[in-house]
Amino acid sequence: MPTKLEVVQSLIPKHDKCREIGEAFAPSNIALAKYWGKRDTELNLPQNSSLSISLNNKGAHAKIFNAKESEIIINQHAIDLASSPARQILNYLQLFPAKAYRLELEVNIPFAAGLASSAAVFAAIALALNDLHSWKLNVKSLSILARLGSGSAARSIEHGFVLWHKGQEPDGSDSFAEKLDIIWPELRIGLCLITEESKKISSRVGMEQSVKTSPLYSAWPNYAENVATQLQQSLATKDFSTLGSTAEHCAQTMHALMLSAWPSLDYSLPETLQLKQKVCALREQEIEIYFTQDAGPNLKLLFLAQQTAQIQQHFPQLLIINPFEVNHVG
Ligand code: 2P0
Repeated sequence: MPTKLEVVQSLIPKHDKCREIGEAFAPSNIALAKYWGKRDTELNLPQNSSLSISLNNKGAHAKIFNAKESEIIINQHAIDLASSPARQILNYLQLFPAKAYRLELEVNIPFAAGLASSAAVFAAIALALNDLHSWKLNVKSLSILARLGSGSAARSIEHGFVLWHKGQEPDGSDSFAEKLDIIWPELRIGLCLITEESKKISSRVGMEQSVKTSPLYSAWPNYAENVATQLQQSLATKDFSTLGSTAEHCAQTMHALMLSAWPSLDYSLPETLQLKQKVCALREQEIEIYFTQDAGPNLKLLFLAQQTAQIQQHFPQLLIINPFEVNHVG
């Protein structure tokens, strides 16, 4: 089993032309078919394939420089290098050629609140390093590099619908994400922010706990793989009802796994359940809306453009994203 460093060295050119600054933007992504559980914790190799939608211009912009000493600045604040997000970033940066880097991140989505900011951050870092060192890596290699920082970052190299193939190889060379050739201009994602607080148990720890202790875990990999296949069919036929209900069921099943871990992992707050009940009640009134939830209490809503006015009435604070709107990002 290779180490992260060996994988990085196999992907990047031996000699590079280092520029003064590397710069890139990467979008956050929301999984419709969820990634929950690893077959390899060193390389972030998943137990199942997952499928996501990227959040257009919501994500992370990274600027990276060669430096004498490491520095990480997030939204204009230098962060304590001993803090947990900094250590995760530093562990990642030390896989790359420079002795130290100065990293400046602008993140326009709440950090560590289960809104997929770490996916955007590690994808933006991988893209910015590629720019700094002029490696000219292809999307597959960039997705693999991003995965080494955080699993879901593999899906944040691209915009639109993205499928992360779980792969089978022990070195993860076939575990990368690629963009699906599908555009759905009417699709809307609503971000329902209940709290901006960081989650108490990281996804990394939560996944490990679920794999090791949940009596339900053995059913998950096949179930989630089937969800990823079903979602691709719903996307091909633009069947929103099947897409939304399948994605919602996948999120609920993932939370059942989390709850069945020992000790039990409950990422929800009372408001999370209230909002889920509100979504179900709206469906009974013929408003077609579905939810999904990640490793945090916030909900993401799925609906189509023609329902926007009605949905805004019911969720006045909702941040609505059109994943396919042409924006100038970066
Ligand atoms: C996902 N999540 O598919 C799932 C659903 C959270 C719930 O990927 O340990 O931060 O860095 O690989 O990618 C969050 O996990 O975990 C995640 P690591 P990551 O979006």
